[in-house]
Amino acid sequence: MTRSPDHFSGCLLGLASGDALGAPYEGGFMERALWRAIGRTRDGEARWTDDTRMSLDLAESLLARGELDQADLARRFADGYAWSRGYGQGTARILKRIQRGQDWQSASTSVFSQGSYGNGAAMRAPVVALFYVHDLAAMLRATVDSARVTHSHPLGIGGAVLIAVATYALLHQRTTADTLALLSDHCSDPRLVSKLAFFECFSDSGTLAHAPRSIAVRLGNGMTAETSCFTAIYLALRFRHAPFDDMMAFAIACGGDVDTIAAMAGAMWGAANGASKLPVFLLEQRAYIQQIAQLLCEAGKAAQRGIQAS
Ligand code: F2R
Ligand code: MG
Ligand code: MG
Ligand code: MG
Repeated sequence: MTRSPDHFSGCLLGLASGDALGAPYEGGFMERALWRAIGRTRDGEARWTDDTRMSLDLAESLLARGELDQADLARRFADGYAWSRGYGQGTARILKRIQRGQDWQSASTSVFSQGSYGNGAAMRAPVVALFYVHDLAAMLRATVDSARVTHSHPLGIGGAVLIAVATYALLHQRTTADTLALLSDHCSDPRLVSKLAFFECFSDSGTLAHAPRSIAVRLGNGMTAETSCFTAIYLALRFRHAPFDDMMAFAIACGGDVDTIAAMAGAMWGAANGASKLPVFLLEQRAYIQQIAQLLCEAGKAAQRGIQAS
């Protein structure tokens, strides 16, 4: 099924909206105080963080190169880096090293020798689902390649694959049961498989009504892929037919890495529901984000025409 342009905008604007609305609640006292000072643009728009910046870098790279090009992506990530976007500590160090001329392959394992297992590759994975919406196998390859630029640990990559697959399924309006089956097909690391088992509760609607605290404890609210991706998937599936603001309130109540969990959940919710259902508020670069989403939609249509012609 070809997704409408509204669903492409919904995905990218949902990501940026979750990020910007969640950012004031991320981290501890110091981080929240800092965001109160720098969390608005001069025009009064809600600013977004590294989650949206790196997603836009990835989209711009895919559109410019027509495919996933790791060297180009690494350069764009490094050029886009700014401390005031609140990057993860490991990613910030990697990007500064690339800025100074180190090649991305050695930089990406220079902070953590096995690579990062943070959620930084997962938070931008919805963009790969948009670009490769007509080709699941290509989407999976590109998700792994895009993750490796900064997150080469198996859990960092595995989290990115889960978020890309869930976004892909919701873009294609798959049912919750089908979405979970597709996730199961593409989840092999035992640490992730055991957490996916939690979702068996979705076959029993009576057990859906978990409290935020219970979700934070059981699925996590941390900065690692393993402790945040499942919470985002839970939010998107539980609230897919409910208002975005209800999902946001639940994400805030879960606490922890709120901007990133809400960015991933927001992207999936927007992919399912479209931009027309998202709340309208003053969001940094809203028009530009919408424009990039439309370019991704056009690129997808062109790729589909190519597949059909060949
Ligand atoms: N950085 C922030 N927020 C700052 C407030 C956080 C607060 N101080 C707190 O501690 O709660 N947000 C942004 O960072 C997250 C994305 O992170 P990313 O890009 O994955 O960064 P990184 O540094 O690669 O990983 C995050 C942390 O995970 C631990 N870690 C990862 N791999 C590790 C490994 N192989 N060995 C040991 N530790 C590893 C480290 O603590 C990393 O710093 C998002 O929330 C984004 O919004
Ligand atoms: Mg962030
Ligand atoms: Mg975060
Ligand atoms: Mg402006």
